[in-house]
Amino acid sequence: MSDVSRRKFITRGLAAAAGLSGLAVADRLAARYGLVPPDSGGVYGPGETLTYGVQRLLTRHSRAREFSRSQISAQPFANEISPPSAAFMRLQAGAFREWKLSIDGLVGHPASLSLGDVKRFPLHRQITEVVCEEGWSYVAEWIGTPLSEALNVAGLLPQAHYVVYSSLDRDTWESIDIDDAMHPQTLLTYAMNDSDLPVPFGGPLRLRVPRQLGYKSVKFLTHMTVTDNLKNVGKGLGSAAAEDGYAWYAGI
Ligand SMILES: Nc1nc2c(c(=O)[nH]1)N[C@H]1C(S)=C(S)[C@@H](COP(=O)(O)O)O[C@H]1N2
Ligand SMILES: [Mo]
Repeated sequence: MSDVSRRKFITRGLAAAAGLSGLAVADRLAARYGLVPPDSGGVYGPGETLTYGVQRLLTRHSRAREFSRSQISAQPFANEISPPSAAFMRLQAGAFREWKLSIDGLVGHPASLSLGDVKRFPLHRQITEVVCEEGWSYVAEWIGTPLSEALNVAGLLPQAHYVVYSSLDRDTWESIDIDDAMHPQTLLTYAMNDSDLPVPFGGPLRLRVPRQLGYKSVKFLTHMTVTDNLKNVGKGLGSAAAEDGYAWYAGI
């Protein structure tokens, strides 16, 4: 089967199973095609699996909405963050020259990238919305490089299925699947609205995942690990938000 007809086939199967025989069948079908989110066994049941499975099949190549320059929010709202740690303030005092993003796990060439290294990758700008699960949002221009550039240099191994990532002080951590990691809008961001990324917005480096809710866009990004599964990461639900009862897959 071609990729498209296979996709249609599985999507129809999932929808039919959900409609006719209940969500449990859809759940089994999704499992067969590797479409089960890591938090499906937790507070979320087959419904959550169906959302992720159908979204994945229908929207693998879709793009988050991009806005025009005139729609950029005059006063973007920075969510509260923990006070900067001693480690952060030391790096800040050195103008973040020693900031490092490590990429390890299922890659051929583990990397430790400085901001200078990240800035040497092709520059990409996009005007997208940050949407918090608490109900507010704002539009800003984000400037950086697609995460795929860095992952291609690190060289994903064939078993790579998820990218787990966290902040300097590990105040939060998240993971996305390889489709989202390689998506052209998933950006290693170091500037916003034409200035260096301000600290309250995650400077000096933040992952922007505009196809998902704000909590996937982790600020103060320092660590990325490529894995084949999430069972041994934290409680096995795939992210700090999922451990707090939110959905691991937070598509918008
Ligand atoms: N390191 C870190 N990243 C984070 C958070 C955080 O507390 N720490 N909050 C997340 C949440 S819940 C949201 S909604 C967005 C908010 O982004 P903003 O401050 O740019 O509005 O950042 C996300 N990234
Ligand atoms: Mo949020």
